[in-house]
Amino acid sequence: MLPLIKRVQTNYVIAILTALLVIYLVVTVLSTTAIYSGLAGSGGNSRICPQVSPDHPYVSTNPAALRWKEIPLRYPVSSLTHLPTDGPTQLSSIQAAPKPESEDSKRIRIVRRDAVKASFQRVWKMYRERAWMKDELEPISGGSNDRFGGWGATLVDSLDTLWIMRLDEEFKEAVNAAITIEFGNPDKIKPETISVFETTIRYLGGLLSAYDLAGCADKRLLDKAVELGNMLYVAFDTPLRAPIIDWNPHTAIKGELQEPHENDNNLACLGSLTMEFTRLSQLTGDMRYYDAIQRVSDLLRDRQSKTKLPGMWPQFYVRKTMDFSQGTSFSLGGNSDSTYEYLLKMYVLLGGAGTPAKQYLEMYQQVIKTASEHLFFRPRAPGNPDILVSGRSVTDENNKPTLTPEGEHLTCFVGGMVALGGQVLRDPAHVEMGRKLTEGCAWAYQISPTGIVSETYGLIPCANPSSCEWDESFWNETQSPPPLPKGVTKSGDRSYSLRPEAIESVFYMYRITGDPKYQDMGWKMFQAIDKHTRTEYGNARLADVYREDGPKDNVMESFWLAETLKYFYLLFSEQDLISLDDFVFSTEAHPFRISKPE
Ligand code: DMJ
Repeated sequence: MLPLIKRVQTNYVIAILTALLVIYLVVTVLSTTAIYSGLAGSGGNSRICPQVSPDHPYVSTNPAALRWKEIPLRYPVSSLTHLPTDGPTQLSSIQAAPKPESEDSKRIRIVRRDAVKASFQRVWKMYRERAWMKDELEPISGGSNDRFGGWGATLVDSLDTLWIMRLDEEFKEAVNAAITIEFGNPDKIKPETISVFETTIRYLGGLLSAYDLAGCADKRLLDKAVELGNMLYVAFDTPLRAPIIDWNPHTAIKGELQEPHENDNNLACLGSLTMEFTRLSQLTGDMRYYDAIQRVSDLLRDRQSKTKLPGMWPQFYVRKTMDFSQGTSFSLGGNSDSTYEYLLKMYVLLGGAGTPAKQYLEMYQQVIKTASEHLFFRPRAPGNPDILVSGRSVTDENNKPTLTPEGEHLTCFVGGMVALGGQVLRDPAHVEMGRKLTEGCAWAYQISPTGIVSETYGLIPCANPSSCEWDESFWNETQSPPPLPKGVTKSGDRSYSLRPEAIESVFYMYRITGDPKYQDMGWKMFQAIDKHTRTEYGNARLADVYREDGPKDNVMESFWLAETLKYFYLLFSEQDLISLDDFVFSTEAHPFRISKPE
């Protein structure tokens, strides 16, 4: 009898163990499938995101996240602003309905897409071999550097591109590496100070979008984002709750008084933390992050009409008092760009919900009204193309604005933004304005000897945009000889840093209109960039785009993989891969999922 009982018991134990093993395997396979199922359709549909709310926030089990959270604040807030509780609205649709594609067009599109992917894979292999977990791979020497905190900026910034390109094994490996980064450990931070702006857009954005795209399946990514969010939150611990951008985490973690220096006054860095911090609150239910950025946005709103060019903020402000009424230079480019970009995108990210979403949309509308009056201009150019460029406006002692007719690569995102705004606002005139701005940058690419535009360049504005004839003899008499292309008066900064803004706008125009001419436009850009920037170990910044044989610099910014190649890849992909109706891109091209009505 006993041996029989023993046998039954043993069988029973084996059966339980087998069942447990099967359950474990099923769960593992399912979650791996959920994480690595690829992006058929609009991406990451098998979502298992935790249901969170301010009353039931996501609880991170990561002790490093707590370390920064426990630092006593000198300027704590008395109550937290919450994300709007009104449900998201049905936003108007952004993308054009897909058109039927001939076999021939499909073949060409796929050849182009695969060329972009091959370019990414080549560089990724080099990064993996020579600069793994370093901030940047140096494309000429094959070395590496740590210019962004030393946490592996290229690795984290590229996570979602790996996902989008369906490089599943590489994605898995990169995630496993990313979750070992110690944001919570100040001893591991290489430089004395870090840029809160760059850390937010490259690292926090990278972690959040990887988590979002993978259907919220890998909680380790969210834990890492919380750890970083808790660290960055401490940078807001100032009297007016405006973040310090050039921030010293070593001082902060000791609880010492944090004081920004006078030059910590760049508009782009101040207003461009909104999307990442909002997404972190949406995903965790912890309102501290959203509260932090909403206070900054309210401050900007209150000052928007009290500047020397009402409707816009100057590129630099007085840091101590957060005074925006003194600055005289206004631009949508460097030192300002993403603060403007995020106004419209915040409306979209919030699903158009409640007063805050409306606030962002109104701020955006005022900006565009001012910019179209004072910054956008039609340049005089051979062939009289019907294009626009976003310049700079400088006010004099009587507050009279004057246009500086200067193009800038960093303003090339404006075409895409304005076209997106046209769809959101259901205003075809804005889509047309976006087209002209996008094609203004594409034109500047086309006329350059390398097929790439420089960081800045001078142009001749048309006095009357509706009649603007190119005058060849006037040009020959007045302008400097080649190599500057016809229409370009000064070269300014002649470099190209592998930036994405021009292809970004081309991508938006393609998704919004469905017009294949934008794919052809993008393909020309890709070929030019690939040809001129390719080096043995990666792709390098060009020092002079107006010389075919110009020198290269030993720099490859992480946004080459995170943004530029991602937009190229998406331009030649199926239109429902990261649809603009489901996702909104951060300034570093990290897609965040848009809240939709139930
Ligand atoms: C990126 O880091 C971001 O797009 C930022 O907003 C502007 N500069 C670079 C790309 O040019």
